[in-house]
Amino acid sequence: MSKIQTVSALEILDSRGNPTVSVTVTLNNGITASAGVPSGASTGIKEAVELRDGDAKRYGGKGVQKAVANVNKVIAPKLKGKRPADQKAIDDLMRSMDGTETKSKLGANAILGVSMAVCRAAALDADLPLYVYLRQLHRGRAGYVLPAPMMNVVNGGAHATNNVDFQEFMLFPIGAPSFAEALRYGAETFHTLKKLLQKRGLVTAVGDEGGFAPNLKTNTEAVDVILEAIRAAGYKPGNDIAIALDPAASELYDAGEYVMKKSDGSRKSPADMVTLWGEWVTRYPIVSLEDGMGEEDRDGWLALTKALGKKLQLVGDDLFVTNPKIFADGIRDGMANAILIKLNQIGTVSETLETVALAQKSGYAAVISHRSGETEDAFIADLAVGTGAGQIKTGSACRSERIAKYNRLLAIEKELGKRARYGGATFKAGTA
Ligand code: 2PG
Ligand code: MG
Repeated sequence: MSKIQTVSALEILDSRGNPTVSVTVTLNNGITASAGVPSGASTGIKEAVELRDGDAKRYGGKGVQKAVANVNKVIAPKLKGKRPADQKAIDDLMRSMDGTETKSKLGANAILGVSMAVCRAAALDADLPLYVYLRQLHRGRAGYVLPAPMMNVVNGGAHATNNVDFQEFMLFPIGAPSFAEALRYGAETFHTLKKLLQKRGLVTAVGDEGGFAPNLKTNTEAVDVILEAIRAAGYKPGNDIAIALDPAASELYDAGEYVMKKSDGSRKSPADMVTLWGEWVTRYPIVSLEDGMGEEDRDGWLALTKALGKKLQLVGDDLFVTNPKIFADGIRDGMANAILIKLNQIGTVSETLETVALAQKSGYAAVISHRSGETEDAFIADLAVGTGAGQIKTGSACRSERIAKYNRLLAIEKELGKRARYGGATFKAGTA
């Protein structure tokens, strides 16, 4: 029987040039597998804790040598001899070794790196592609669903240094016949958008997730120019390519109001925000809105869900932080109708799968997501197919840390052949 022989961590860099954790697991039969941990910028308050050294002399305090040491010296000895197939038991063991709700003692970055590397080693050991193995762990539904990609082509908020308040403006090619075609629709529109911006004399440098980050006159101009690009690329807005937004409103929330910090500094009440989203949805082919309200504004979230939840996918990111307990409370209270899934918000593969399962049995959609700081690890591509989530958010059509996930999905779709269905075909905006 295969057993874990060694677990070792390394401090590597993420796509923003900040340190993060990489973990390699070796089994007694020679199988070896590695995983890289992502890192967010617009993080939710209740996320699992990313352990950073705080030593200003190294990487401005962002080093992860403590997390690396926790893997090498604390976790590794306890995992030696364990069966890699016992994912839940291994994750539970690390949770109890840590002993905190937020994994702040060992660090969620340390724990997640091990959890992902163990999972990958177990898949290799079972001689299964990672998505097939994850599907077994998830006790997956019938069939394989390739996710519809949300491609973030205009970046603002905390992901760029422009004057756009809202964080993510995404192409969502739900009308494409397959994942490969969806990616082509998105990439062609991305290149067309670049030309349009150039023609207007706007900057075409990209933000953290590979979307353009121009200075614009208003926040709506971002949607207007994207729609123009969709049309110019030969696609029909709404039918071929819809729009998904993540304004990351928690970042704007201040003393009960929403402040348009990067543009004109104006303030909006929660009721104004609900009205604003209602107007945008009427005016534009927006089908999905993530974090339309701030995580601390629970009344605002309820009002938004009541006003728009029937016709719009409302995704809770900072609101639920992939945490099954926090999510269960939100479901009970009737907040949102979908959840964003980020492995490092909760810190283990098993808890991530538990949260996806909770969404699926509660009638909530699940969108598998990257972080703004990423590595070349494409684990989330397999996770999206393995869970049958049907949607993935993993950046624009450039920057290799984003493209790695898309390329992995292309390979999975090819491998599955006729067994692959495309998630865009069954996408439903809202609960009505
Ligand atoms: C988000 C994410 C990913 P970050 O808000 O959804 O796009 O950003 O990783 O910075 O939290
Ligand atoms: Mg978000």
